[in-house]
Amino acid sequence: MSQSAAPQAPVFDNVFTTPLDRAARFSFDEQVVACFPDMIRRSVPGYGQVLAMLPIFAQRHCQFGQRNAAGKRVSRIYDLGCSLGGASMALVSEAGGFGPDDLQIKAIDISPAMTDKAKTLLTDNYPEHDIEVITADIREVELEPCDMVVLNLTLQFLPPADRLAVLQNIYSSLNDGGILVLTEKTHAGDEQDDAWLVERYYDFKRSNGYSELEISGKRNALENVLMTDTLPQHHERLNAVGFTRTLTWFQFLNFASIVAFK
Ligand code: GEK
Repeated sequence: MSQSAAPQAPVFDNVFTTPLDRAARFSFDEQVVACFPDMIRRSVPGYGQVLAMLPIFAQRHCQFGQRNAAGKRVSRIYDLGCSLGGASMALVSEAGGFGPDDLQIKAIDISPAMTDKAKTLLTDNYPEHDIEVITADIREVELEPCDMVVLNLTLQFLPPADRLAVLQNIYSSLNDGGILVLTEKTHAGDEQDDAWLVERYYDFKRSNGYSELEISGKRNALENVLMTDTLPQHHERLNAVGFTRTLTWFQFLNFASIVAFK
Protein backbone atom coordinates (compact mmCIF):
# COMPACT_ATOMS: atom_id res chain seq x y z
CA MET A 1 0.00 0.00 0.00
CA SER A 2 1.39 3.41 -0.83
CA GLN A 3 1.16 6.21 1.70
CA SER A 4 2.08 9.08 -0.59
CA ALA A 5 -0.03 11.80 1.09
CA ALA A 6 1.76 13.93 3.69
CA PRO A 7 0.27 13.29 7.14
CA GLN A 8 -2.01 16.11 8.25
CA ALA A 9 -2.89 17.10 11.81
CA PRO A 10 -6.46 16.02 12.63
CA VAL A 11 -8.96 18.87 12.63
CA PHE A 12 -10.61 19.20 16.05
CA ASP A 13 -14.41 18.93 16.16
CA ASN A 14 -15.72 22.27 17.44
CA VAL A 15 -19.00 22.28 15.49
CA PHE A 16 -21.17 22.65 18.61
CA THR A 17 -18.95 24.90 20.71
CA THR A 18 -21.24 27.89 20.13
CA PRO A 19 -25.01 27.85 20.68
CA LEU A 20 -26.89 27.11 17.48
CA ASP A 21 -30.33 28.19 16.48
CA ARG A 22 -32.55 25.63 18.29
CA ALA A 23 -34.02 24.65 14.94
CA ALA A 24 -30.67 24.08 13.16
CA ARG A 25 -30.45 20.51 11.86
CA PHE A 26 -27.31 18.44 11.70
CA SER A 27 -25.98 18.08 8.17
CA PHE A 28 -22.95 16.47 6.58
CA ASP A 29 -21.59 19.74 5.20
CA GLU A 30 -18.05 21.13 4.75
CA GLN A 31 -17.73 22.06 8.41
CA VAL A 32 -18.54 18.50 9.53
CA VAL A 33 -16.39 16.97 6.78
CA ALA A 34 -13.35 18.98 7.93
CA CYS A 35 -13.42 17.54 11.45
CA PHE A 36 -15.19 14.24 10.72
CA PRO A 37 -12.41 11.80 11.75
CA ASP A 38 -12.06 13.55 15.12
CA MET A 39 -15.85 13.81 15.55
CA ILE A 40 -16.57 10.15 14.89
CA ARG A 41 -13.66 8.90 17.00
CA ARG A 42 -14.75 10.98 20.03
CA SER A 43 -18.50 10.44 19.55
CA VAL A 44 -18.92 6.78 18.61
CA PRO A 45 -17.92 4.21 21.21
CA GLY A 46 -16.18 1.29 19.52
CA TYR A 47 -15.83 2.95 16.10
CA GLY A 48 -12.21 1.84 15.69
CA GLN A 49 -12.91 -1.67 16.96
CA VAL A 50 -15.74 -2.20 14.49
CA LEU A 51 -13.65 -0.95 11.56
CA ALA A 52 -10.74 -3.15 12.62
CA MET A 53 -12.89 -6.29 12.30
CA LEU A 54 -14.17 -5.55 8.78
CA PRO A 55 -11.12 -6.92 6.92
CA ILE A 56 -11.14 -9.97 9.18
CA PHE A 57 -14.80 -10.65 8.31
CA ALA A 58 -14.03 -10.00 4.64
CA GLN A 59 -11.33 -12.70 4.70
CA ARG A 60 -13.95 -15.26 5.68
CA HIS A 61 -16.78 -14.17 3.38
CA CYS A 62 -15.14 -12.97 0.17
CA GLN A 63 -15.58 -15.61 -2.50
CA PHE A 64 -14.02 -13.91 -5.53
CA GLY A 65 -16.98 -14.65 -7.74
CA GLN A 66 -17.00 -11.33 -9.61
CA ARG A 67 -14.66 -10.18 -12.38
CA ASN A 68 -13.09 -6.75 -12.76
CA ALA A 69 -12.68 -4.90 -16.08
CA ALA A 70 -9.44 -6.80 -16.74
CA GLY A 71 -11.20 -10.13 -16.24
CA LYS A 72 -9.52 -10.91 -12.92
CA ARG A 73 -11.60 -12.58 -10.22
CA VAL A 74 -12.44 -10.12 -7.45
CA SER A 75 -14.78 -9.80 -4.51
CA ARG A 76 -17.10 -6.82 -4.63
CA ILE A 77 -17.83 -4.97 -1.38
CA TYR A 78 -20.16 -2.01 -0.81
CA ASP A 79 -19.46 0.67 1.78
CA LEU A 80 -22.83 2.42 2.00
CA GLY A 81 -22.84 5.86 3.64
CA CYS A 82 -19.06 5.82 3.37
CA SER A 83 -18.40 9.39 4.63
CA LEU A 84 -14.63 9.76 4.24
CA GLY A 85 -14.12 6.07 3.45
CA GLY A 86 -13.04 4.86 6.90
CA ALA A 87 -14.57 1.41 6.35
CA SER A 88 -13.13 1.11 2.84
CA MET A 89 -9.68 1.99 4.14
CA ALA A 90 -10.00 -0.60 6.90
CA LEU A 91 -10.97 -3.25 4.33
CA VAL A 92 -7.83 -2.70 2.27
CA SER A 93 -5.58 -2.45 5.34
CA GLU A 94 -2.92 -5.09 5.89
CA ALA A 95 -5.19 -6.88 8.40
CA GLY A 96 -7.19 -8.33 5.51
CA GLY A 97 -4.18 -9.61 3.64
CA PHE A 98 -5.80 -8.80 0.29
CA GLY A 99 -3.79 -7.75 -2.75
CA PRO A 100 -4.59 -4.32 -4.26
CA ASP A 101 -6.72 -5.83 -7.01
CA ASP A 102 -8.45 -8.56 -4.96
CA LEU A 103 -11.29 -6.37 -3.79
CA GLN A 104 -13.54 -4.11 -5.81
CA ILE A 105 -14.91 -1.60 -3.33
CA LYS A 106 -17.80 0.71 -4.12
CA ALA A 107 -18.11 3.48 -1.55
CA ILE A 108 -21.32 5.49 -1.74
CA ASP A 109 -22.47 8.61 0.09
CA ILE A 110 -25.16 11.18 -0.56
CA SER A 111 -23.06 14.15 0.63
CA PRO A 112 -20.88 15.63 -2.14
CA ALA A 113 -18.72 17.30 0.54
CA MET A 114 -17.99 13.83 1.95
CA THR A 115 -17.38 12.10 -1.38
CA ASP A 116 -15.15 14.91 -2.70
CA LYS A 117 -12.85 14.51 0.28
CA ALA A 118 -13.15 10.70 0.30
CA LYS A 119 -12.04 10.59 -3.36
CA THR A 120 -8.93 12.61 -2.56
CA LEU A 121 -8.08 10.58 0.54
CA LEU A 122 -8.58 7.25 -1.20
CA THR A 123 -6.75 8.08 -4.42
CA ASP A 124 -3.89 9.73 -2.51
CA ASN A 125 -3.45 6.87 -0.09
CA TYR A 126 -4.54 3.83 -2.11
CA PRO A 127 -3.91 4.65 -5.79
CA GLU A 128 -3.42 1.04 -6.81
CA HIS A 129 -6.62 -0.24 -5.18
CA ASP A 130 -9.95 -0.64 -6.94
CA ILE A 131 -12.08 1.73 -4.86
CA GLU A 132 -14.77 3.76 -6.57
CA VAL A 133 -16.36 6.62 -4.65
CA ILE A 134 -19.89 7.41 -5.82
CA THR A 135 -22.13 10.33 -4.84
CA ALA A 136 -25.62 8.85 -4.59
CA ASP A 137 -28.57 8.17 -2.36
CA ILE A 138 -28.37 4.58 -1.15
CA ARG A 139 -32.16 4.39 -1.45
CA GLU A 140 -31.80 4.78 -5.21
CA VAL A 141 -28.70 2.86 -6.24
CA GLU A 142 -28.88 -0.43 -8.01
CA LEU A 143 -26.42 -2.75 -6.31
CA GLU A 144 -24.43 -5.31 -8.28
CA PRO A 145 -23.78 -8.83 -6.95
CA CYS A 146 -21.42 -8.64 -3.99
CA ASP A 147 -19.95 -10.62 -1.10
CA MET A 148 -20.15 -8.01 1.64
CA VAL A 149 -22.04 -4.83 2.43
CA VAL A 150 -21.00 -2.43 5.17
CA LEU A 151 -23.69 -0.12 6.56
CA ASN A 152 -21.71 1.60 9.26
CA LEU A 153 -23.82 4.15 11.17
CA THR A 154 -25.86 5.05 8.09
CA LEU A 155 -29.27 3.32 8.23
CA GLN A 156 -30.04 5.47 11.29
CA PHE A 157 -30.05 8.59 9.09
CA LEU A 158 -32.70 7.26 6.69
CA PRO A 159 -36.39 7.91 7.36
CA PRO A 160 -37.61 4.77 9.20
CA ALA A 161 -40.10 4.04 6.42
CA ASP A 162 -37.25 3.75 3.88
CA ARG A 163 -35.09 1.31 5.83
CA LEU A 164 -36.76 -1.97 4.84
CA ALA A 165 -36.41 -1.32 1.10
CA VAL A 166 -32.69 -0.53 1.44
CA LEU A 167 -32.14 -3.78 3.32
CA GLN A 168 -34.20 -5.66 0.72
CA ASN A 169 -31.95 -4.27 -2.01
CA ILE A 170 -28.86 -5.33 -0.04
CA TYR A 171 -30.21 -8.82 0.59
CA SER A 172 -30.96 -9.31 -3.11
CA SER A 173 -27.50 -8.18 -4.18
CA LEU A 174 -25.54 -10.36 -1.74
CA ASN A 175 -24.23 -13.70 -2.96
CA ASP A 176 -25.01 -16.78 -0.89
CA GLY A 177 -22.36 -16.89 1.84
CA GLY A 178 -22.10 -13.10 1.83
CA ILE A 179 -22.67 -10.81 4.80
CA LEU A 180 -24.08 -7.45 5.75
CA VAL A 181 -22.37 -5.69 8.65
CA LEU A 182 -24.85 -3.23 10.12
CA THR A 183 -23.63 -0.88 12.84
CA GLU A 184 -26.04 1.53 14.49
CA LYS A 185 -26.73 3.74 17.43
CA THR A 186 -29.65 2.02 19.18
CA HIS A 187 -32.00 2.59 22.08
CA ALA A 188 -33.02 0.09 24.72
CA GLY A 189 -36.65 -1.03 24.97
CA ASP A 190 -36.62 -0.61 28.74
CA GLU A 191 -36.87 3.04 29.74
CA GLN A 192 -34.62 2.72 32.80
CA ASP A 193 -31.94 0.81 30.89
CA ASP A 194 -32.12 3.32 28.08
CA ALA A 195 -31.72 6.28 30.44
CA TRP A 196 -28.66 4.65 32.02
CA LEU A 197 -27.07 3.90 28.64
CA VAL A 198 -27.72 7.41 27.34
CA GLU A 199 -26.26 9.00 30.48
CA ARG A 200 -23.15 6.81 30.31
CA TYR A 201 -22.88 7.71 26.62
CA TYR A 202 -22.83 11.40 27.57
CA ASP A 203 -20.20 10.54 30.20
CA PHE A 204 -18.20 8.88 27.41
CA LYS A 205 -18.45 12.09 25.38
CA ARG A 206 -17.48 14.24 28.39
CA SER A 207 -14.46 12.02 28.97
CA ASN A 208 -13.52 12.64 25.33
CA GLY A 209 -13.49 16.40 25.89
CA TYR A 210 -17.01 17.45 24.81
CA SER A 211 -18.65 20.18 26.91
CA GLU A 212 -22.27 20.23 28.11
CA LEU A 213 -23.03 22.84 25.44
CA GLU A 214 -21.58 20.65 22.70
CA ILE A 215 -23.41 17.55 23.94
CA SER A 216 -26.79 19.27 24.16
CA GLY A 217 -26.22 21.20 20.90
CA LYS A 218 -25.56 18.02 18.96
CA ARG A 219 -28.44 16.18 20.65
CA ASN A 220 -30.83 18.95 19.52
CA ALA A 221 -29.41 19.11 16.00
CA LEU A 222 -29.78 15.33 15.58
CA GLU A 223 -33.42 15.28 16.67
CA ASN A 224 -35.47 13.79 13.82
CA VAL A 225 -32.27 13.43 11.77
CA LEU A 226 -30.78 10.41 13.53
CA MET A 227 -33.61 8.10 14.56
CA THR A 228 -32.62 4.96 16.41
CA ASP A 229 -34.25 1.53 16.51
CA THR A 230 -33.92 -1.11 19.21
CA LEU A 231 -31.75 -4.16 18.59
CA PRO A 232 -34.83 -6.46 18.35
CA GLN A 233 -36.30 -4.09 15.70
CA HIS A 234 -33.10 -4.38 13.67
CA HIS A 235 -33.05 -8.17 13.88
CA GLU A 236 -36.75 -8.39 12.97
CA ARG A 237 -36.31 -6.12 9.95
CA LEU A 238 -33.31 -8.12 8.76
CA ASN A 239 -35.26 -11.35 9.19
CA ALA A 240 -38.20 -9.82 7.28
CA VAL A 241 -36.07 -9.19 4.18
CA GLY A 242 -34.76 -12.76 4.20
CA PHE A 243 -31.70 -12.89 6.47
CA THR A 244 -32.49 -15.98 8.49
CA ARG A 245 -29.37 -15.73 10.64
CA THR A 246 -28.39 -12.46 12.31
CA LEU A 247 -26.01 -11.97 15.19
CA THR A 248 -25.13 -9.00 17.38
CA TRP A 249 -21.37 -9.42 17.41
CA PHE A 250 -20.44 -6.12 19.08
CA GLN A 251 -22.05 -3.79 21.59
CA PHE A 252 -20.65 -0.78 23.41
CA LEU A 253 -23.19 1.27 25.40
CA ASN A 254 -25.99 2.25 23.01
CA PHE A 255 -24.04 1.36 19.85
CA ALA A 256 -24.17 -2.10 18.35
CA SER A 257 -23.06 -4.00 15.28
CA ILE A 258 -24.92 -6.90 13.72
CA VAL A 259 -23.72 -9.37 11.14
CA ALA A 260 -26.45 -10.72 8.86
CA PHE A 261 -25.63 -13.89 6.92
CA LYS A 262 -27.06 -14.78 3.51
C1 GEK B 1 -17.72 5.45 8.51
N1 GEK B 1 -19.77 4.80 7.36
O1 GEK B 1 -16.85 6.29 8.76
N2 GEK B 1 -27.51 7.81 0.98
C2 GEK B 1 -26.16 7.78 1.11
N3 GEK B 1 -25.51 8.25 2.20
C3 GEK B 1 -26.25 8.78 3.19
C4 GEK B 1 -27.66 8.85 3.12
C5 GEK B 1 -28.28 8.34 1.96
N4 GEK B 1 -29.62 8.35 1.81
N5 GEK B 1 -28.11 9.43 4.25
C6 GEK B 1 -27.03 9.73 5.01
N6 GEK B 1 -25.90 9.34 4.36
C7 GEK B 1 -19.00 5.93 7.88
C8 GEK B 1 -19.78 6.79 8.83
S1 GEK B 1 -21.76 8.72 8.92
C9 GEK B 1 -22.19 8.38 10.55
C10 GEK B 1 -21.15 7.15 8.36
C11 GEK B 1 -22.16 9.54 11.47
C12 GEK B 1 -24.51 9.46 4.82
C13 GEK B 1 -24.12 10.83 5.33
O2 GEK B 1 -23.86 11.74 4.29
C14 GEK B 1 -22.90 10.49 6.19
O3 GEK B 1 -21.70 10.65 5.49
C15 GEK B 1 -23.12 9.03 6.57
O4 GEK B 1 -24.31 8.60 5.91
C16 GEK B 1 -23.28 8.79 8.05
O5 GEK B 1 -17.61 4.23 8.76
O6 GEK B 1 -21.76 10.63 11.09
O7 GEK B 1 -22.62 9.31 12.66
